[in-house]
Amino acid sequence: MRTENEQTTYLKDYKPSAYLIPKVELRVEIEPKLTKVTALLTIEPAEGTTPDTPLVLDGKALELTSIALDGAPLGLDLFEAGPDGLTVFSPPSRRFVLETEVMLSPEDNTELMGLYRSNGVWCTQCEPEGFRRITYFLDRPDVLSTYTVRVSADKTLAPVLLANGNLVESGDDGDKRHFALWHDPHPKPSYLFALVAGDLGAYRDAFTTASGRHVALAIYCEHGKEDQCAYAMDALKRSMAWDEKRFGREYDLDVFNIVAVSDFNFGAMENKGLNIFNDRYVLARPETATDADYAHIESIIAHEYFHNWTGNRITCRDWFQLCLKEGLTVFRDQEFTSDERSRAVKRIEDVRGLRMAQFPEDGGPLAHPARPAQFREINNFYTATVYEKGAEIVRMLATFLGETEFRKGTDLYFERHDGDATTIEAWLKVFEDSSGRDLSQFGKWYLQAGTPTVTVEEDWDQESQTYRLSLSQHTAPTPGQPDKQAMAMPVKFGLIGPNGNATEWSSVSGGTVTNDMIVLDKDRLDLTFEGVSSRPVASLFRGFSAPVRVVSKASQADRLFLARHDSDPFNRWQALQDAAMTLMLDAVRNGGQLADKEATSALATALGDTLENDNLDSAFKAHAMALPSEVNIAQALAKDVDPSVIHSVRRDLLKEISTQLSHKLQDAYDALGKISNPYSIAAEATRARALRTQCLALLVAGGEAQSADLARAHYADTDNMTDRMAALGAIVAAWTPDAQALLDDFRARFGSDMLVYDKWLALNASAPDDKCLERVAAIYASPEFPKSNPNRLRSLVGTFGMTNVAQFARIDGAGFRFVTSFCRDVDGRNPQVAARVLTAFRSWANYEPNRKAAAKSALTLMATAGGLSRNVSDILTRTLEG
Ligand code: B3K
Ligand code: ZN
Repeated sequence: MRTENEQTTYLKDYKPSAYLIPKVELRVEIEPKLTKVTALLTIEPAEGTTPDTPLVLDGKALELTSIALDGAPLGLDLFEAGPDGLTVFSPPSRRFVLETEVMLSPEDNTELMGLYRSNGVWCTQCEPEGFRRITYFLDRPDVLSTYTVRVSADKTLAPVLLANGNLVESGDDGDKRHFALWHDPHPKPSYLFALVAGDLGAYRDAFTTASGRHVALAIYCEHGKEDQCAYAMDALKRSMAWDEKRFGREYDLDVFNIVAVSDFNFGAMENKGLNIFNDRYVLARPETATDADYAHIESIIAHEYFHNWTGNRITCRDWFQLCLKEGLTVFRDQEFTSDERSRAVKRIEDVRGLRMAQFPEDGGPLAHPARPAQFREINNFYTATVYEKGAEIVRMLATFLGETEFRKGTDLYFERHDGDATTIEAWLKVFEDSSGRDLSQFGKWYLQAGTPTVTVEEDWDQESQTYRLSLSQHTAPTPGQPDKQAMAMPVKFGLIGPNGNATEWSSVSGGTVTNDMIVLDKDRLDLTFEGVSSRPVASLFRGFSAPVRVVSKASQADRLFLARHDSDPFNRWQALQDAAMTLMLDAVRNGGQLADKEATSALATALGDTLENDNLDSAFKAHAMALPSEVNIAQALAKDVDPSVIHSVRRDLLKEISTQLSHKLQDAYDALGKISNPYSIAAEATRARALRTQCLALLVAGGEAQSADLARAHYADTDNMTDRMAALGAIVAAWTPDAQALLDDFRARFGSDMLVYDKWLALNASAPDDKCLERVAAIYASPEFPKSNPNRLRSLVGTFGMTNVAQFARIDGAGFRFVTSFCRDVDGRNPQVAARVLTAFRSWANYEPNRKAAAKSALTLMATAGGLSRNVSDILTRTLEG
């Protein structure tokens, strides 16, 4: 039986609000202990609301201190107020003003939702349901209001006072206090409200939009770190220019502010005109941030900025539509990075990310559609499926339509829905109208959970010069969805002849096929290509044109042929991944032995050739030289997973490759040194560092003492974090004899820099040694560990549970028990972080029987103990029910 705590909300029950709040005036008087919030809400009944319909406002942990309607105190018999809501029984059936006053204590807020204090700075997080912790409100995304906000605080404690929109007025408020009055002219849902008050430094710049609007830009951060905001600012200006060019979208206020805070539950938040960021996605300097950190900063700055149109001006009708803004905005930030950096490399990185996070989610008990139909706790739906699969769906739409038609569709979307809170159906309708196509079958991607498997069968007949290609799709059942229907997907493809060039065909029958794309829209498609004069090697799903798992009987030889000759760089990378995966899966099934020496050597040769190919970009080569991860292998096995066998097989293959290629790796390492040094974030140097450090990692994986020496020197003799982390990462991954000493050295070097401390925590948690768990547990238990900071918690235990498969899933179950007791402990302070870390169990049912039993017992113990937040109990119940 479910408790009330676990009540489910259904999409089918959606009803528009009975009341609207066109105008909000807030007065926020910030005091160190108690903050007073006065709200003047201009409320009116929605069209069709019958008189005397009660007005039910949301609240969470609030304490009402006064209430008035149209200026007159409201009689006690006319309303009911509690911590979790306020009902006015019979409000006027015309426009009226409701005034409420509540008291908050932000210092005690460890959940980091609503108004809280981070490192002395008052800040807010409202998405999805945090505004109700600030004042009583219709806290739902389809209630849009214009906000005027007056913030006041002590001048010394909070010289900086910010809110959404434009600054209207500021000045003295008496008694050492001051105030700022902000007005946001754009109607917005409450989840986009933000306020910041604190003693912060600023890094400033400006941007002029295409139509001549002058926008003052500022990034606020801890004093002394202003210079670390330069890269984020540069990324912001490039994002603003890119959105004008690629999507025709201009910025619409006179200011755009970003604030970096150190306690934040996720990456960042797109509040209108006042983005609030986790400081790890803002601050960077070469000594403490890696090239990967710079890339993350660039894409998250872009992502939040792009939300101004996709999310803010056009928002979601309800939280089931979350991927309307998230999937689309991820797609937009991916495109930005592709245009700014390398398209092929970005695609590989995104697909790696998808397979690390979304595929395991989609293949386990937490699987849900990109547009879910029900939830118990909406915070648990900010998932890889909503974000990353959501972006893949938009990408498929763009692939089907082509660039011009897709842009026509987005133009119409912005024109038709500006100012709306809308739905996935409305989004699809726009493209149906602009392109004249029927997207009903395609639309199922939003509604069906699970990763489709596409099985490929092929046959070439020399005599008739016919090539037959069959593609069939199947999606396994997921929770609540036993039966799946075929979905329409674009299969970008090419046929490659023996000389390595594209091969021609005279005609094709059996389906819709263009020059470079097959439309797979049924369970099974049988295509016949005529006039194919030699046996072709098919390159399918070029650019990963659909988020599916492909199963084919392609030979290792054909895979390595594609790795050498495919004109599509993504599929060259994919072919090497497939070849390596096949070897490792065979070995795992073979009791852990890499049996086929010849095949192993052929793979190593192909990797060596890739490394030496002067026509390929170094960042691409770095990815090509990397093997599928342990998570990927576990996912491919799907059942009877023994993570320790997976770990040792992968380690053995790395060793073989390293041994065979040691000279080539050393040569490349030496040659690249000249391009990657001295440190610069310029593209060429960044790419060279990526490949050089990958060569180093492979060398170290070979297990020779001289490679460990090389890594130690690389670690010590550098001025930048990219090289230092890469060397230490290689040492830790191979757990060389001095790994522990170097970890200690790293910790001592960067004493109080918390973002570097996070890197150290993650390294500790990712190590393959048998003492890993004990070390992680000791760090967590040590008094110096900041137990309430989400970044610290995720770096340590998130990394351990999500990526260190072999140590998390230790045979004795100690890894499982550590993570469940960690989640119970954190749940008392921050349920969102606890629930997120608990998703480490998403693939527990795939383990071999002993580990499966151990995982189940840890989870069951947690469930029986009870006392869990709704966030954690939702994840736990679904994980166990699966
Ligand atoms: N929209 C926010 C995420 C809010 C998460 C709430 N649990 C950041 C983003 O996706 O841009
Ligand atoms: Zn987003």
